[in-house]
Amino acid sequence: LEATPPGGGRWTPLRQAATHVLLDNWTGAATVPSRALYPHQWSWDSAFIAIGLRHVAPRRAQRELETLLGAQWDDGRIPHIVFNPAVPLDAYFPSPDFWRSSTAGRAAGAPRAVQTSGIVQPPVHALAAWQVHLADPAESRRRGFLPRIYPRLAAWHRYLATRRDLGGGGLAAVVHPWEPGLDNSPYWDAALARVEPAPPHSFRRADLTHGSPSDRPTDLDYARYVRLAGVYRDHDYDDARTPHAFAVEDPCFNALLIASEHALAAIARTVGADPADARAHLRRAEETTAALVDRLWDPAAGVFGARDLLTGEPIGGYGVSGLVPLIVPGLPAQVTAALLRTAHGPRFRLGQVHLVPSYDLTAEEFDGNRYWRGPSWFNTAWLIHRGLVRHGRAGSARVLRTQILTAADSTGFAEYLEPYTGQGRGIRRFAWTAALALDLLH
Ligand code: 9WN
Repeated sequence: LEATPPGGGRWTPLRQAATHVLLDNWTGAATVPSRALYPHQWSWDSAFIAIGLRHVAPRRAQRELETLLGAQWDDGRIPHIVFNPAVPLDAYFPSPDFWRSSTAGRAAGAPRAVQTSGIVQPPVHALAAWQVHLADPAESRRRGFLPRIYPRLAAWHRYLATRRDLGGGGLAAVVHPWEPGLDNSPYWDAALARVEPAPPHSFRRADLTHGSPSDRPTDLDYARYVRLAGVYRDHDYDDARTPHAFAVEDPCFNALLIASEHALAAIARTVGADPADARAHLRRAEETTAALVDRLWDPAAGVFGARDLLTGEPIGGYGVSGLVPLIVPGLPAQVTAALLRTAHGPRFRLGQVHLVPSYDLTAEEFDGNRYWRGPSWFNTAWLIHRGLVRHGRAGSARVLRTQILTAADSTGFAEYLEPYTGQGRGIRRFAWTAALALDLLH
């Protein structure tokens, strides 16, 4: 670990504490989000973790992504969980015996050697891989990091652009509320209400052993999550054949796809791929950006919404997901200006409450304690911070950065915060909170 961190000594204890969280959560090949609540490898968590880890252990950050990509399916999907066989089955629900990836996922090319889930999470991986490379290009070259992972990342994006373009409009769809990573966001309430819940006694939640029921999704939410995942599994995770009862386009998921497509163009250039490949990634990024604005921008609301592909209707409301496109290069200037106004306005009150609430502070559905229905999370705040920097909002970016670091410190790396009080919610020593704090310290 470096002796003299840039930025002075004020944050040195935080830097050390964050590093320790990552060391403690390392299992030998990857990092768990939390030893207690999430004792396996999660897809988008690993990308955020690698972004922090690269500053203190660049080789380990490379391995984090390599381990995840080692569980990629032949159809290109990166599963949202890679299970650790050493962890007892009842430690997390749904466990490998629910997903049955190596049998139900066989036709889609699930790996045989590891057990995984069958759904995906937001594509932060190429973005993370590029950042990890930049942290130590010599080590990256020595290990052949980018040439090894480039084809896998390209296959992942191809999967999203083809099999997941369920709406046919050039965006990737998500087919389960766990896929956008903002599980119980009010965005999904109406779409989810149409899903028949699984019988209450057909499954047993493990999360309530570690989390307070008032901070977590409800039993009814879980019954619907179980139904959706079970139907997908029973159709062999085949995107064409599954009668999806839930299919939506999410702005955060697609904004991350665009940012990652730009990163993939940089990776393609660096590995010396055919120059046409880099151009194709950039073209795809531009096309996806156009589709994002065309399909999800709500000019009257001044925020991106989602789209329900079963009804064909836009999903309105103000979720933090709708602000994340601030990270996308090349958005029309009036869209960016409106997004910045919305972020600083009464619904998110950037700079006046702690971090960025996950949902509209003025909405009836807002609940400052319950998971993605209001609490502020560190990964979305980190993304908004990136957007503010991109758009030259140095003052707001500085305030948000200080809030993120202060809250990571005062809560012991909480999973999320009540936005008005800044009190920690969920579990502590949460890996991406530590990783993204570390990133902001560099
Ligand atoms: C289901 C691991 C994951 C995050 C998600 C977060 C939560 C899982 C759960 O934890 O979801 O994937 O069990 O609730 O919502 O964003 O990746 O940290």
